[in-house]
Amino acid sequence: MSENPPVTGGDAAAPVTDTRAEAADPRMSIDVVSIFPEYLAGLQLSLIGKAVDRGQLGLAVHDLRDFTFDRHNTVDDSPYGGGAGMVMKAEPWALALEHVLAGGSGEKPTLIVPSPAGAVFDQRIAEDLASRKHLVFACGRYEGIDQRVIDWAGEHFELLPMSIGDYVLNGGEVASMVMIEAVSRLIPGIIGNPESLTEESHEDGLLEYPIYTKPAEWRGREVPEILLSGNHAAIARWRRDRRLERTAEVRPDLLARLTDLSKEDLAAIERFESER
Ligand code: 6GU
Repeated sequence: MSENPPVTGGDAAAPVTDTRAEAADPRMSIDVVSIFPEYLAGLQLSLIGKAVDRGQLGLAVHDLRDFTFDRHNTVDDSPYGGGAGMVMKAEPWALALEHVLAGGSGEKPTLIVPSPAGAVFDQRIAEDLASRKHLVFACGRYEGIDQRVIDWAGEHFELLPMSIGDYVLNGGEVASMVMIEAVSRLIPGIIGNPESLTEESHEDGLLEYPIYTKPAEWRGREVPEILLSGNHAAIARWRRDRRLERTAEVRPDLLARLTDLSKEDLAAIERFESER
């Protein structure tokens, strides 16, 4: 049994610092280091929180300030060489990461450092990360972390600087939550219905088809007739065509990357393009 506070429902404002799930053998353990551990409270909700409850996922959030020893719990200082903003000091990070290493299995964990200067995170990377045993997220703030502790960490972790897109955030917390959600839902047994993983946007490089539920007519708008026909082959073709059409319209860059389109697919794309 876990001795941790409940991670679903209840008091959403409760701090989540060091709520390591004492699972017998979670499929994956995730550690997050941040100066705002409360940011990560959202991870206790929904599917991820339930997976932690069930012991399928280990999740521990560590407060970087717990690894400082001065009166003000200082984590930052001004940059050598001048310039705007503050830099996160090396030593608190080293102590926090050593703490995480001490709680690990001895195998090299993967250290993800969220940064707009990282490689761009995508579904392929999410799938790669989902197969790993131990992920650590180092959430920097301010202008970033002293490079020496990043270089040091490269000797103890597999180091992955990761961006979640071409825009700037104030810190790595939200980016880490994005990556943790994208990765953890790919771990077998964590998402309710594994089939719902296969037909979604980005799994096979195409966007999703439009979906409908009852009533069949709503405010004068009807559900496409074919979906009521019971003709499963025709429905599958219609859905495939809608995925191709949407992708061609919204994300032609994705379509250009696909190499395994069928003759029917190519014909459908040509049709959409001539209609436009
Ligand atoms: Cl991962 N971190 C920060 N701070 N900003 C970002 C980002 C990450 N990805 C895009 N912008």
